Amino acid sequence: MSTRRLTVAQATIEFLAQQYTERDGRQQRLVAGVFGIFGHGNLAGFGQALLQTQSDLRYYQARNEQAMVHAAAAYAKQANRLSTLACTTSIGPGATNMLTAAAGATINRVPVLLLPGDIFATRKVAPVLQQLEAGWTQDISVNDAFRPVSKYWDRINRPEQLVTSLIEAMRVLVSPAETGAVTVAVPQDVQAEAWDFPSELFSKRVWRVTRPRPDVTVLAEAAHAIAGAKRPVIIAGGGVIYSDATAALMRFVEATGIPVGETQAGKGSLPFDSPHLLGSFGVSGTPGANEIARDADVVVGIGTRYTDFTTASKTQFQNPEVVFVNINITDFDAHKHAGIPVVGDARAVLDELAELVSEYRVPAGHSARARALSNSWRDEVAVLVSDAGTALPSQASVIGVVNRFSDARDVVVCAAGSLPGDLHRLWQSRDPKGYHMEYGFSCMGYEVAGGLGAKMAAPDREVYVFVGDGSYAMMSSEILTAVQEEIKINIVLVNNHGFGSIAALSEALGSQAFGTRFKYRGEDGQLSGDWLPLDLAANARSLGANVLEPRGLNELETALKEAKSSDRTTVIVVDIDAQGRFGGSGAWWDVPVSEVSELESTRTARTAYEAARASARYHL
Ligand SMILES: Cc1ncc(C[n+]2csc(CCOP(=O)(O)OP(=O)(O)O)c2C)c(N)n1
Ligand SMILES: [Mg+2]
Repeated sequence: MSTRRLTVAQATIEFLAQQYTERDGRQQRLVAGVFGIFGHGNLAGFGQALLQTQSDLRYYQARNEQAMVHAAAAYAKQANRLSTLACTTSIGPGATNMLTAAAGATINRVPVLLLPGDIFATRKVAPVLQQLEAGWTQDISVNDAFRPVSKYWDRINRPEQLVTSLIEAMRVLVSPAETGAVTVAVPQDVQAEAWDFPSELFSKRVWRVTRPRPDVTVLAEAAHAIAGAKRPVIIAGGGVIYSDATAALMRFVEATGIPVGETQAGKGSLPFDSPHLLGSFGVSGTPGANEIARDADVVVGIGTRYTDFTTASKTQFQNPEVVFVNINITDFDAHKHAGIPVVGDARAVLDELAELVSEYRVPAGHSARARALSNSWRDEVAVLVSDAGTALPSQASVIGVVNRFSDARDVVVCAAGSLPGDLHRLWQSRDPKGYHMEYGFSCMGYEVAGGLGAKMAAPDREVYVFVGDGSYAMMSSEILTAVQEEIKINIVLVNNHGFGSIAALSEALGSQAFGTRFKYRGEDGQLSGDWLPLDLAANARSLGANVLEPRGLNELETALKEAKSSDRTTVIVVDIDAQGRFGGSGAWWDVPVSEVSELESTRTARTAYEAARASARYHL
């Protein structure tokens, strides 16, 4: 057997440079680069390996390990999970900093490859700097905390273990059904250890991402359910977009007339002006889509996880006879709500299903009702995004200006706060890859880092990051990375002086917006004093960004023009009217209210809570 003598880290990097995915005849690098922050736990291992193989796999320096994993996840999301980035860290805090974003990747079902350094396999010099010691075992490190948030987890204690581990890691990474965070922890001594690796390990390897077809019996059952439907609805989830099934979905709904609502991950499945698009589903959805869902008799969920936002905490579907047809690549999701489990690739299933229901057309009354509801929502959007003439613009009107200014293929990136709900309702998508929302974990801090990752995956598209002041204050560090790499993103920083979404939720639930505004401590001992002197523009400027501070919507448009024509990352800071919110999705979200309380506001909220909760269903 021919072998190559390499360190474990060198072998890993050389191996990764040779991995490709292929779907529909197109090949791309599976791992397009490596983010990293070096410390004693990886500089001499992975650092040295990256130094000597720079031409094969580019290294990107990051500011924060969590942020770099968000960027990698965003890269993978934008690339429809066919390509991602690896992330290397030191041991201890460098490694655990990745945990939050690892959970985010796994929850959102997007691939990221994590290579945390680990404590010495030899144990001789323990405890090393940053080592967690346990009295009951030596077979543990902080990296064990990655187990519950990883779809594959391994620790390489001997060089030869790397060979089989890497292959399994790739298998999970590329699997649409299994993917998520893949963690291969490598002890700092093992990283630098040499072994005679089989040369074969370093040949080009192409991982086929297939389009599994459904079981014929189950498919026939699904077709039968649809053929008898009087008030059907389709939920388009993220799987429609990842599977590149948007054209197949369009053909399917044009043939059948079934109206479609989109989840956050599925938004963009149909263009906003499609006559078949109802709007958005669920808590952050549009009233018409939720009304149609409420009495639907057949719900065809495509590539959806049925989160509480989509199901309105299990109150969304009130037809006692409702049947679910679940088209999903993941067995686990396909079985939710006791649905007919059509396990397979969304595109392959839709094409086959279309043939079986070719005679079917939704009743005219249902179509007419759906169309009337979506038209009335479109009219309402026009009002919501218009300039209300208030001293400070509403968030909705800011969204409207950016939406009108942006081109069809541009990408809007967002994750947490009140922006995702407003964008879900108001943003008019014109391209399946134009709406990039991380709403599985809704992790504050994803926005800027995610914008960087999305732009790295789609350099030919303009990227607009929407971020609230709270999220920005939590993690804006990767602006510096964008500046360093000359990767240009546009950041619209919407300032309402605090955690506005939580303030609104808190008020609705009788907790009086407690602890949500960015204020000094006042004389009453609460956070009721003056506003904090947070200078977001100065902060962004300090990271090397071009910063613009428009006053009002006209200046915002001028700022967007300047940002677009610039080749530098630009942060546009917009103060908005914190009270200028709108609501009314008609869907309920289960957030429990205290059962007993000394506060009248809480007691009132509890009464409303109990009434709403009564309509939550099991779908068994
Ligand atoms: C990491 C993280 N911590 C806490 C939360 C809970 N949370 C959701 S939105 C939010 C406030 C976000 O504030 P900001 O970015 O200013 O947006 P706004 O709510 O004002 O629109 C918080 C604390 C979260 N989603 N992620
Ligand atoms: Mg805010």
